[in-house]
Amino acid sequence: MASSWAASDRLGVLRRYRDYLPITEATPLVCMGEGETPLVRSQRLEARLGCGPLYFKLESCNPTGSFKDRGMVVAVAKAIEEGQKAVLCASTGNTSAAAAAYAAHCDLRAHVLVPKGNIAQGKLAQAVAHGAQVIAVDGNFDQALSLARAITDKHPIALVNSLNPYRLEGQKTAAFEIIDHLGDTPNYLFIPVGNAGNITAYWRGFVEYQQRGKATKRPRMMGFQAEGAAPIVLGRPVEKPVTVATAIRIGNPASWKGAEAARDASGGVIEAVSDEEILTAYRLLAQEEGIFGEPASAASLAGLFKMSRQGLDFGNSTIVCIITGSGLKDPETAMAIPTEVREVPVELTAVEKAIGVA
Ligand code: AN7
Repeated sequence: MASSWAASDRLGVLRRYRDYLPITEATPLVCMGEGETPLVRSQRLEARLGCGPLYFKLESCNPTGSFKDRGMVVAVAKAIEEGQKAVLCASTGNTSAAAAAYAAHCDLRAHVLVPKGNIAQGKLAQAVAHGAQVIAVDGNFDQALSLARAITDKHPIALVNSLNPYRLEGQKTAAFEIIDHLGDTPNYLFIPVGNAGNITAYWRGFVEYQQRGKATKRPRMMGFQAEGAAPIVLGRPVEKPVTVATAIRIGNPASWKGAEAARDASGGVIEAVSDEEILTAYRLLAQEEGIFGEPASAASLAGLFKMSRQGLDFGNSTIVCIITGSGLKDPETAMAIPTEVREVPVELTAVEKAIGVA
């Protein structure tokens, strides 16, 4: 039975980390090549920061362009195992893209609730292209999530938000990969925080791998929210969250407690970075490292710059920044970078002049 799912040349999250996941004989080993994402060494920012080895984990290289695929593959496989025919989520965009793609791959129906007007174009395009039913809720993500819970409590549709425990189980595998790649745990993990599921999942992964003897230590968890959407930093929900990083425009995170537990048990922090700091990091990442992450992803690097400015010494520390999603998802933010597109006639000399080699 599993053979029809085993066509990929890659192991995927379910087969690669089978012993660490809630998989049974009846779980279909769905795989679209998720996981095994690159861990790329910094070329220039490491020297600028004066820190130890700095790595970027490119979760943007997952099949739908974000880390959400790791958890979605588990949630969808379990939904199939349980006989479900449809999945539903509320999303700032990446969860809906992953749900739409994996549902299409597995012949399930997908319904996605997105905050009207506040989802990046590329993510909406993914949900549409994969044939999901897109419902634009005239409210924010937190309100859409409440509706998603109410609907799935009432009807036989699988909720595939991170309230679904299988999502975080899948997402924790990224921590395993970091340890597998580096040979041990880094000293610091920098990560953006929205609904707070990912930081919770990474912490679980680091703890589990150490318990199984795969690592000697645990990292400090450094989580970053956007200043206008920083409920965990403020200690209270934010009713009207605002930030350029629409992926983390979340005012009442579902995994709030998990994030605080990860922070406290690891000796880490959860802090805020401004939109300006996020956009500066976004450009530096793209222009000094060649890595195109979406704005929310850049919150991790913005956080590293901020902590460094505040005097934290990262001199001998191994640091990993998670690039959670691809910059291609949000072309509008990229095109707002001031640049001059020169228009020229079809003439050699005109192009030479434009390049400055005339
Ligand atoms: C690129 O898709 O919440 O703290 O609905 O898309 O685990 O929520 C996305 C979140 C970081 C924050 N970076 O992760 C959704 C959604 C990117 C994201 C986060 C998201 P969590």
